[in-house]
Amino acid sequence: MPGFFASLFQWLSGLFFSKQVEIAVVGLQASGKTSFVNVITSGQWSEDVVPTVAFNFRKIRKGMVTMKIWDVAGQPKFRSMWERYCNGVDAIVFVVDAVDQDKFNTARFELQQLLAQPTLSGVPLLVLGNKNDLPGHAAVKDLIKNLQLDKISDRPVSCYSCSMKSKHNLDIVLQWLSSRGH
Ligand SMILES: Nc1nc2c(ncn2[C@@H]2O[C@H](COP(=O)(O)OP(=O)(O)OP(=O)(O)O)[C@@H](O)[C@H]2O)c(=O)[nH]1
Ligand SMILES: [Mg+2]
Repeated sequence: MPGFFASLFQWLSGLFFSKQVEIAVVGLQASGKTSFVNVITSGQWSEDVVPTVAFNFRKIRKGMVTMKIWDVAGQPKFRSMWERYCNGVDAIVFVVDAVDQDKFNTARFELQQLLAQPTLSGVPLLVLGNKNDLPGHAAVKDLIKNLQLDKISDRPVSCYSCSMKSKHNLDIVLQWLSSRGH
C-alpha cells in the first residue's frame, strides 16, 4: 500500500508542480542542433542560422516543464568539449543529418567516444535523424544499424526521424524530453 500512495503522490506532483529537465545537444556540424533549439524554444524555423562557436545556453519554460539546454558546437575542434556539457544532464540529444549518409561513420565514432566517458555512464540518449523533409533521408532502422544503437546497453536509448523545418515528430521529441524531467 505505501508503494501505491507513493506513486499516487508522484503522479499528482507531476500534474501540479513543475519539472526541470537539463539536456545537452551534440552531433556533427550542420546536423541541425541550433535549428532544433530554435524551433523548440521559439517555434520559429529559419534557414538563417550560423555555425555555433563553442556553445549556446538557453532556458525555457514549456507548460510545467523548465528546460535548460546546452547547444554545443559540432565542428571537429569543439568535439572534445562535448563531454563537459553532457556531464550531469538528464539526457543527451545526439542530432544526425539523416541525408548526409557519408558522415554516418564519423557520427558513430564520435557518439561512441562520447558514451565511453565514465562520467556519462547511464545518461539517457535520444538520437534525432534530422532533415526528413529532404529526399533520400535514412529511416530510423538505418540509423539504428549505422550508428550501432542496438549495441548500447548501459542506458535508455531512443531514436526518432524528424525535421526541424517541417517540425515533423517534434511533439514526440518534446514529450520524450519532458519525461526525463524531475
Ligand atoms: N532541409 C532542412 N534543413 C535543415 C533542417 N535542420 C537544419 N537544417 C539546415 O542545416 C544547416 C545547419 O543547421 P544548424 O542548426 O546550424 O546546424 P548545427 O548542428 O547547429 O551546426 P554547428 O553549430 O556548426 O555544429 C542550416 O542550413 C539549416 O538551415 C531540417 O530539418 N531540414
Ligand atoms: Mg549550431
